[in-house]
Amino acid sequence: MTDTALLVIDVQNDFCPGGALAVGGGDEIVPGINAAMAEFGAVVLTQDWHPAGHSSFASEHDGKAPMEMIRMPYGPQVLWPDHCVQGTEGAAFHAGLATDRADLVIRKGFRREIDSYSAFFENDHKTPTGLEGYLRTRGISRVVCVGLATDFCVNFSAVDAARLGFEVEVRTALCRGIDLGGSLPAALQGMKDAGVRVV
Ligand code: VGL
Ligand code: ZN
Repeated sequence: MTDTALLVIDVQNDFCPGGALAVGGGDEIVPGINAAMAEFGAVVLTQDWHPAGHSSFASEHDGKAPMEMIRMPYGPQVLWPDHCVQGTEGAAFHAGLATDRADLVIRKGFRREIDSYSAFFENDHKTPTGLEGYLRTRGISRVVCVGLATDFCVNFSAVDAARLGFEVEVRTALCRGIDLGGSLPAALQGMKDAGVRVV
């Protein structure tokens, strides 16, 4: 499928068991993702890549704990434990992920003052990462999303891809979620409403 890209979202140590923001079973999807890579004309990996002291870290906000919400100039923001700090082992890809197969690694969340869940836009929903241009100039019109976490970065990436006019599928067997206060069922519904094929 030369017109289809596999978009592998944030399969990094900090989102796997033992990591700073561990997603239950996050490491279980690695072999299946590696096997799926052969089906696609392009493989793109995303990497959550925060500077130390990132504004999405609860540790930067007096009196706030991880998983609390705050208002940022660009909208509501969940506060997270410190995670995926640039250059750390937590930010590295899971050692089992077949990273050699990737055509592109796109890093996101590298600006201190704004978070970036989506592979396409930062959390202001306006600042592009450049991925749209990359895919279009390679003639890609379909995107299959897998990875971590289903209800945050996979969700935002899939919905943005659909809004940009790509045909989008999310393979839930190759994703794992965080599920904060019902965020997982809400994300699955939101993706379907945006026209994403959730399988
Ligand atoms: C993610 C929370 C914070 C994700 C990244 O990859 O889903 N979630 N940063
Ligand atoms: Zn992050």
